[in-house]
Amino acid sequence: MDFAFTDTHTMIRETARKFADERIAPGTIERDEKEEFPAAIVKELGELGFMGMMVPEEWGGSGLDTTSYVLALEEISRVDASVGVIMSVNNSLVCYGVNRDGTKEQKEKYLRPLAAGKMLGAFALSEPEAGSDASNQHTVAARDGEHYVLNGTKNWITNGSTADVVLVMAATDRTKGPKGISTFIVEKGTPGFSVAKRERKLGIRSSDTVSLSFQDCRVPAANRIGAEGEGFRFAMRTLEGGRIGIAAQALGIAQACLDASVRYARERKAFDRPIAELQAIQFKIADMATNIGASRMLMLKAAALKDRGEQFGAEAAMAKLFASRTAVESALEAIQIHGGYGYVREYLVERYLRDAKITEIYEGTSEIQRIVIARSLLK
Ligand code: COS
Repeated sequence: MDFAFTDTHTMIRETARKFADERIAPGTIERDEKEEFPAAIVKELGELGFMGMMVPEEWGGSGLDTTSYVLALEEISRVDASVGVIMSVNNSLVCYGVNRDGTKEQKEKYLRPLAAGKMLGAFALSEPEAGSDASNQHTVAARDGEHYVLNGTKNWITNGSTADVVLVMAATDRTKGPKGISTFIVEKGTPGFSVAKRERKLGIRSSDTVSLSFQDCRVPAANRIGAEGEGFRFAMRTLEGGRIGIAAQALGIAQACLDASVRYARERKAFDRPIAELQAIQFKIADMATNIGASRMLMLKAAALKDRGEQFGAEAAMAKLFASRTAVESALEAIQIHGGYGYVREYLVERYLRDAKITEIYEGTSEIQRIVIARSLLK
């Protein structure tokens, strides 16, 4: 597999790196402490073309490939994983799903502004009793003439209170299990649709995570994506792409841990010499770099398969599984290298640990990734 980057890939990565260092980095600590949504940054990401990177230009996107997307997302997440997840949900889950399966009218009305960063999207699959067991949907959508009436609750929805539109999975026929679920585009402000609870989180604290409530919420039938009963498949196929994005987010965090560790090891002196000269520190840095390299290869392989139109679900799961573990382990080691300084807020590495943990949970836990990988081998 050829991992040589094109001039476009290099340019996108450089643009993302510069934007992350110059525009995102200055406020990260404060936004994390205040749990403040980075609205101005998200607007600028839209202007840069980073909110609909893989959407064709005819629909207002940047028309780039998945490799460009993950290179940009890694750079953004290296500096602020909260911004990374906001960008990843809009690109991987919302724009990708609507572009793949939406009607021309849905694309005109929703995809065009979503891809241009003029609207923000969210993806609502999880529920109080449907996390890993995603087909156990209790939110129902009952057909009523030219509308569906939605009732239920969605949990842990990234971008949930800031989004202009939410892709909502709901049961149109609960007796059919995964075959009885459909997807709807629900606009903010639709009567009966409200934000139920704002979560206070361990990490990615400046991203917006909420519960959503639907009470007799009438949604036009024209806002259903795909056929009735296709919603579970829609969600699973969309999450396959999303998992490459979460691998990129995890990789960005891991890379930040490595960069901080190398910097600190060169500066910090103990026993009359930089700790970089101690083998105990060198081994940690070597292991971190090796795992990061392997994560990057897995991520780029999954992205390349997706761009070639081949099956990529198992590879996306492997990339997410490995990169998320690498992010958590790298953050733990970065803290250890920093010693007491690693444990306090002034140094960034404690945030890397708090941000890293979620990558082993959302868009499918590590256990779910193992199920997906094993099934692909044992079918
Ligand atoms: N692409 C297309 N179709 C898929 C698919 C995919 N990736 N995964 C499943 N399907 C289809 C299956 O083919 C099956 O249809 P058929 O019976 O016609 O073959 C149907 O969907 C049901 O699939 P399955 O029987 O595998 O469903 P399960 O309930 O066993 O669930 C897991 C499978 C556990 C893998 C799934 O529920 C899952 O991924 N859970 C995690 C969800 C998640 O990531 N949540 C995070 C929320 S977003 S932050």
